[in-house]
Order: sequence, then structure tokens, then C-alpha cells
Amino acid sequence: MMFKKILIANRGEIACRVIRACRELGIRTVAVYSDADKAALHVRMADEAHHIGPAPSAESYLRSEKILAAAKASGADAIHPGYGFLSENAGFVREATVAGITFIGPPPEAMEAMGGKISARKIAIEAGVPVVPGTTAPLASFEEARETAASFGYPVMLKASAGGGGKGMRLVTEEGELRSALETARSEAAASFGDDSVYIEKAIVRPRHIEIQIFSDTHGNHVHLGERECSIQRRHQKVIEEAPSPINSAELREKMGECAVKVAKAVNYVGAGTVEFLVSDVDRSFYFLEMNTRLQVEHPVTELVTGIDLVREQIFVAAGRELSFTQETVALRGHAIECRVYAEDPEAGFLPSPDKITRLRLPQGPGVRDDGGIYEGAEVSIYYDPMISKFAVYGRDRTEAIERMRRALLEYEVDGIKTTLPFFREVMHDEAFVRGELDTGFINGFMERRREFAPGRDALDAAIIAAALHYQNSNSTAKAVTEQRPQSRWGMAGRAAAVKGIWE
Ligand code: MV4
Repeated sequence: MMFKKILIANRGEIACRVIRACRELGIRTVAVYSDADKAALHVRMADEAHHIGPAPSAESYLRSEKILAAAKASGADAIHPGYGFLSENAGFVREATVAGITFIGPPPEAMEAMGGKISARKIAIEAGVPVVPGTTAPLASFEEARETAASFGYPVMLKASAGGGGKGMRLVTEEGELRSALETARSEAAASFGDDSVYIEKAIVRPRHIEIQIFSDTHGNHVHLGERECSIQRRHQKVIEEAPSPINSAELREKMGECAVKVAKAVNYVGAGTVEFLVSDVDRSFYFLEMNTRLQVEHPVTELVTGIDLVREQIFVAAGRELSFTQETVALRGHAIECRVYAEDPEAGFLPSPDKITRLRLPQGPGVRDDGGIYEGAEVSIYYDPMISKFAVYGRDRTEAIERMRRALLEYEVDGIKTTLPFFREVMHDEAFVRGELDTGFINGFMERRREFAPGRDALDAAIIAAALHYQNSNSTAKAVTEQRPQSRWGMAGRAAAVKGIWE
């Protein structure tokens, strides 16, 4: 059995990514779109497209009845949810199943088991997987919080049971702060999730965020595909991801992989999933954090180092096939780095920069991959996540990958909107990044180093003029680089300096 037509219940780059996999398999594709997305790339790429309502996602991409109506009208036999929107909505999975349409993803029971943080912690503990020391029930009182915190010592972390994305999360460094922190966490949790239950954990100081990709089929096979290092985040949004993690040894990978598979087995998982861990930089002990029951944004880095097309595999698994690989045949090779390109201005505190893309030139050559959802002339909408593309490189080792990313980022040209590209050009030259010293405090540290070492206005002007003069008469490919409109003074000097080898 193979699907003839798949509806993609999403937009942007991930909708395009899924359409590509379907096309390779000869499966027809159905796009859905809101008023804001009439001219979007995913609509242009799909075989057919159905309008599902106004621009706000609450009135379009989040409306299960509209998506299901489009699926029925088009005769789709399966739905791929992408990530976000309805991808982790168990009710939607049940509605699709009742309508006789296959949901490409895990069973709703597995989603629900992992949906609540406390429930997920309990399952991990029962499966023999290490979790951060803490409570496995919501806190009943301040007294309970005080006693638990005292039993494993400060700092501690208060988290919303219904939580996610750092909302309702509070770091408490001493007992004096506990009472007010508990109140804030509760009211934030109530406001965000309509549920004020909060639990407590020992805080891991400046942890690494490392996650394991797992894959399961309907025949009881569960395999892990190694880790991704996702420590470089801003406001709980990942910004740069890589595979493998610069700190991971084969030994640690095997241990973490085994634990991830235990969690997957415990919930009878099916399809692609990710088990997140916090890893202590002190002794490399690791702790289960949560499981994401969907394909993740950063899946390309795993694809690059395993050679496995995760979306193709998702479709096969949903159609009932056995996994095309076993734990023994999965081999990790080389190193991949991904930068999430956002329509945001790094010079203005990463303020969204929605507008028309007037120029787009993508990097080419060895080892590059761009998963984009835009084109030259497209409008970036204010209504959705401002991520316009994911740019990834592959190298035989981390050094080659970094050098390739530096080179490719100089080729990447976007005009009309501000992007995070100039920021990435600088990070790729940051000493701590190059050494692989990554933790969840990386961006703050980077921004501090940047302020400290920022050249003055005169020095910048001199560097820009010198670089421009130097390349004006040269035939070097770098000429094109200096001709680009600088997106920031720093970015321009960064490019000039990188091209001149000042930072080498
Ligand atoms: C933690 C932690 C330290 N100790 N839990 C942030 C979002 C949520 N998924 C869990 N998070 C954290 N939980 C304990 N016990 C530190 C974080 C954290 C973090 C984790 C991953 C990536 C970036 C982060 C940034 C700040 C805090």
C-alpha cells in the first residue's frame, strides 16, 4: 500500500520540504493556504491548493475542520502535519482517522503520554531513563516547594506542568526568592496554559541541549539516529544546530541513544520523534527533558550525517512498511551545521523584518543545502514565524563544515528584508563556537564578546573602504561580496575581514 495523494497541513519551508519528498515518490500533493499565503512557495510547488481562511493561523492552519474538509475535497489519503500547528494535536489525529485519512505521525496515545511534562517524566523514570531530580506531581504548597528544594539544594527550576517554550519557567538561586518565584510561575502558567500547576527540579547550570532522533515503525522496531546539538538558542528558539554534538563521544551517544529508544518503546511510538536531554558540562551526566512527537525543524542535519531521508521514511512507516534501516546499519559520517535564517534584524534585538524579498541568491557548490520557503519577489508575512529558510552545510569533519559555512554564508544574498545572515557570519568566526564550547548561555556570551571587541566607527569605515579598494580591481570572487549592499556596518566589516583572512 502506498499513498496516492498527500495533503500537507502546513506552510513555509516545511511544506516545501514535504512536497519534495512526495514528488520523489510519485505521490500527488495538496497544499492548503490562508489569505496571506495565496502566492506562497508551497502553493506554487503543490499539484493543487485549497484555501482555508484568513491570515491568522487560529482561523486557518490551526482549524482542523477546514484542513479535513480540504483533504476530503481533494481525495487525499494521508495528511502530513509538518511541525507546529496541528502536528502534536491528538484530537486532530483521531478526527483524521475517523475520516479514513492516515495521519503521518505517531498514534494519539503516544502524543498524549508525552504532551504533559509530568506524565513524560514519570514514563521516563519507569523506563529506567535518568531525569533531573525533582517532583513527579504538581506542587501542593509553598512548604512542599521549600522542602523539596532544600533536599537537593539550589539553584532550582520551577516549571509549568503544561509547559513548553520556557513559559512558566523560573530559575531560583536561593530560598529567599522561592515564594515570589512560585507565585510568578503559577500566574504565568495559568495565563499561558489555563493550568497553574507547577513542579520543581534541580537546575542544571548552563546545560547543553542535546537531542536524539528516533524512528519507530508499526512492526515494533525502534532505532536511534544519533544526536543533534541544539544549545545555541535565543529565547528558547533554536538558532544553530549541528550533528554530531562537538562533545559527544561514541560511548555517550550509545548511552543516550539507548535511553531515547527506551522512551520510544515505553509509549509504543511510531514514526519520527525526538528525545531531548540536558547534558551537564561538568561531568557529562545527562537527563531526559521531554519528547517531541513530530518531525523537527532541525532534521536536515541528521539527514546529512546519516544519509537517511526522514520525510520519505515517515511516509513509508505511515504506509505500514518496516524501517529501511536497523540500529546496526545506521552509520554517522561527517559533520553538519544548520543556521536558521530568520527575517529578523540582529542589529535591532532580532526584531521581525517582514517585507518583500527583492533579491535572493542562494549559495551553491559542495556540501550545501538550503531548505527554503521563499523566492525572489515573495512577501514575508507578519502573521507567521519569521523563519524563511534553513541553511545547512556538510563537511567531513567539524572544521570543514565551519569553513564551508563561512564560505557559503558569503554567497548567501537576501535583500529587501533584514536577516540573521550577518549574525551567522560573525558566529562562524567566534572562538568559543570554533572550539565547540556551546551551552545555553552561548548567545548572551557571544553578544557580550561582540560588544567588547566591536571596532569603533572609524576603524569600521577604514576596514570597509580598504576592503572595497582592495577588491575593486581584483578578479577574485570576493569582489561580488563587497558589491553586496551591507546589511549592517558590522556585517560588512565582518565580510571584508573574513574575505581578507583577518580572523584566520
Ligand atoms: C532546565 C534547565 C536547567 N535545569 N531544567 C528551557 C526550555 C525547556 N524546554 C527546558 N529548559 C531548561 N530546563 C533544569 N532542571 C535549563 C533550561 C534552559 C534551556 C534548555 C535548553 C535550551 C536552552 C535553554 C535556555 C535556558 C534554560
